[in-house]
Amino acid sequence: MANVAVIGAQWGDEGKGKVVDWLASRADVVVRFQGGHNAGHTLVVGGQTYKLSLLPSGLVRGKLGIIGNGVVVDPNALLAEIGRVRAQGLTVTPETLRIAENAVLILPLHPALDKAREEARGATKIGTTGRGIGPAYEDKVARRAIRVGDLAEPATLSAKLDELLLHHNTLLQGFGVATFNKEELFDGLLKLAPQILPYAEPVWERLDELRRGGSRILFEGAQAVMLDVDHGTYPFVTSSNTVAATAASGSGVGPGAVGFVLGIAKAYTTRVGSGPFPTELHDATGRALGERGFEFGTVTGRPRRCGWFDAALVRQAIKVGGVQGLALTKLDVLDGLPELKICTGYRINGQLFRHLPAAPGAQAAAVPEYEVMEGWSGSSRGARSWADLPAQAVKYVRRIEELVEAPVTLLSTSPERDDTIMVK
Ligand code: 2SA
Ligand code: MG
Repeated sequence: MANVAVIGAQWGDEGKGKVVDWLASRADVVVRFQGGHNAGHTLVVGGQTYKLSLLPSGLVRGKLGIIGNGVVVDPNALLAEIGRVRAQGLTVTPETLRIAENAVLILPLHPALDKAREEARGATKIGTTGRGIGPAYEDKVARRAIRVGDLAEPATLSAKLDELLLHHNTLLQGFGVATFNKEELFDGLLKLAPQILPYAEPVWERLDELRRGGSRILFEGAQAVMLDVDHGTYPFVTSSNTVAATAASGSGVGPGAVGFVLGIAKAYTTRVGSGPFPTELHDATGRALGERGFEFGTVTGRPRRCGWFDAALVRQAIKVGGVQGLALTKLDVLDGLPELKICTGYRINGQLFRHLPAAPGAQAAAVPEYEVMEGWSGSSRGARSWADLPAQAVKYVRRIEELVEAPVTLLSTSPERDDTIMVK
């Protein structure tokens, strides 16, 4: 296996955790390159369920895990997560986990601002995870963020905190919420330093060495292309680039190192948080998908909105994300539905579109154009070969391939890792 990057091709929760876990057994190192603990990757291994947010999924398989510079790291959340997975029997040490010294830290003031802004937006809120992801990336781009390696330099921390607080306390005051005290933040960071610094290093250098030594690298994306800050349904997006190209810039390797790009899509569509969702179902079918697919956010427990498979959306995600093959998940959730609809484009103010235009008004007005397919009465759950699938389910997958203009290279038929069909 060459290097592989795994990215979501819808709005997240496509089942990346399971696919990454499946691929991790064939890799030597697993790298997170964007996002933070807003991600929620669920892995079912040997009857145990692991819910990871910030840790690379490969740790569950004893693989080296790397948190790249493109990730925003909440040190408290990281230590808490390490504690949780250790309690489940996993080994996490500076030998198995490395963190980029130039990754940005999420401080307590970031979730405070995230939540204050969401509250102020009221009905127009983004529906963020409230983890401070957006504010942390803003500070990074504004060149005032505190980074992992800064923990080794108290004088740097002190100066940066002054600058950060000048911005943040002004903002927090404006929103009418509690401000932060420098000494408390400073003491907190000094206490965290000896717990975080043993993991810190220039991960680009390690990745370079690993590559030259022939190691296989798996880049684990979080969120999804339609939540990409450039290519997604802006402003209802996350604050990082989620496309495969970020695997390079977010970990310090060249674009040639990224390898095969595998996109993950659910056999239907879900979205958590606000924003346009043309194929959303507000009826019994939508509720049935949510119940059968157990569609609740891993991080926040929020129920996910559900709807039909949107081939126009996934096609767009495949093109801008650089996806070369698609892993289709949760096909079994569609078992028994009498008919299925696939969106092939949108009618917007009378005009037909094959893609979702960028302007929010057009996105909100998009009415899906559907193609209707017969469902199947048999079960696809747990199928481990193409021949185990109901004929109509095969047709559904083949039609999706045609519409999204990419091959389905992997099919997942239950949360268990082994219930996976390698198509090509
Ligand atoms: P944020 O917190 O600034 O990144 O939120 C901005 C938007 O991005 C969405 N978002 C997500 N959507 C799906 N899954 C995500 N991770 C968790 C999971 C979500 C959860 O895997 O289940 O537990 O609720 C994720 N992270 C961010 C978010 O809903 C906003 O629309
Ligand atoms: Mg998730």
